[in-house]
Amino acid sequence: MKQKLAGIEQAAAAAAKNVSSEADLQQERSRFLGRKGELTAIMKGMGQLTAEERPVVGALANEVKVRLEALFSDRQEELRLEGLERQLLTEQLDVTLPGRRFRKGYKHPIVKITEEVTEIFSALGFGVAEGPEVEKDFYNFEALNIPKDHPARDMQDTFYISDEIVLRTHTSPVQIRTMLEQAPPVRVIAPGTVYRRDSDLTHSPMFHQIEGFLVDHKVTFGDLKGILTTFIDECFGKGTEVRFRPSFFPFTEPSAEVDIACVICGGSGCRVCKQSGWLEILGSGMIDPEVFKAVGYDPDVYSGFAFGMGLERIAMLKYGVNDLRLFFENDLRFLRQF
Ligand code: 2U9
Repeated sequence: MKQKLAGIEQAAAAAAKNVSSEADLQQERSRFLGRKGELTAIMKGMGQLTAEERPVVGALANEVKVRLEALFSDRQEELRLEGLERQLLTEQLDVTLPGRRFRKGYKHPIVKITEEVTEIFSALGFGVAEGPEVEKDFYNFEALNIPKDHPARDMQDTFYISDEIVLRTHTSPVQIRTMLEQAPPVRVIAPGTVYRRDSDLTHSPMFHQIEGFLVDHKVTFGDLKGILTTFIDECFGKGTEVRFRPSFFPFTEPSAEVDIACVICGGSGCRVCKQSGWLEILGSGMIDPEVFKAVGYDPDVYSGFAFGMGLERIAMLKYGVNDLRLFFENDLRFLRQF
């Protein structure tokens, strides 16, 4: 029995030495020490021994078991370290390689142009006001000298929610609300989303505007020209040629549309400016006394000017975008360019 135990110990030591992986070692371990292992078999068979033999063989078998367990666990640690060594050699990591690029978000061009235009007017002393997009007829039309029978109220142009409620067709109601809340002097711009029943290559039913106005004692058309020329210098570059062209709006009198020399051809005439050399970018005028009366400002004491621009148009001209629909499609190839 002694010899048998010595044989098992030798065989186990040799097997542990010969294996080259932890999995193989595990298999060898159970061949000797597992539930059906060779050493376990001897221990289970001790019942057949005589009373004298039993404690001697039992003690011996236990010693062998302890030694074999130590042997297998040492060998396992050895194999683990060898494996780690191999892994370190084969899986070399170049920590100097550039990492994966983190994709940033980009501002939508309409957000960008809104911020740029707002910044310019802020520097000129204008505050920023906002108001609801679902608006009362009074603020959107009536107070702006656009009575019930005015053509601008045509169902063709306006989204009506009910007889008295509309989707605002311009941001002017924000300025009416401002005037009703504040006494002059006031100097405010109103950026925002507006809605008109218009949809083709150059019109979207939802678009963006910035309007602005200034009211004080003795405000003149010269002040209007000064502020808008400064805005154009800042937005399109110093020295951009400007032209004020007489026009008509129900809420301003006199009124003027403002053109700049074509940003594409510089004024010589091209497809974009329809050979005129000029691009219309703004509407403006002196606030009509009827508007002052509607908000309770005395037209004999105060005067003021107002202006409005479509932001999609300004963004197209400034960033060189040739298709209005690009602003609303959210194609990342387009948006990533801003
Ligand atoms: C108040 C009084 C007057 C705002 C003005 C325009 C001229 C104008 C258009 C430009 C292109 C709208 O987006 S667009 O279609 N706007 O031409 N807007 S004067 O006049 C006001 C506003 C508020 C109380």
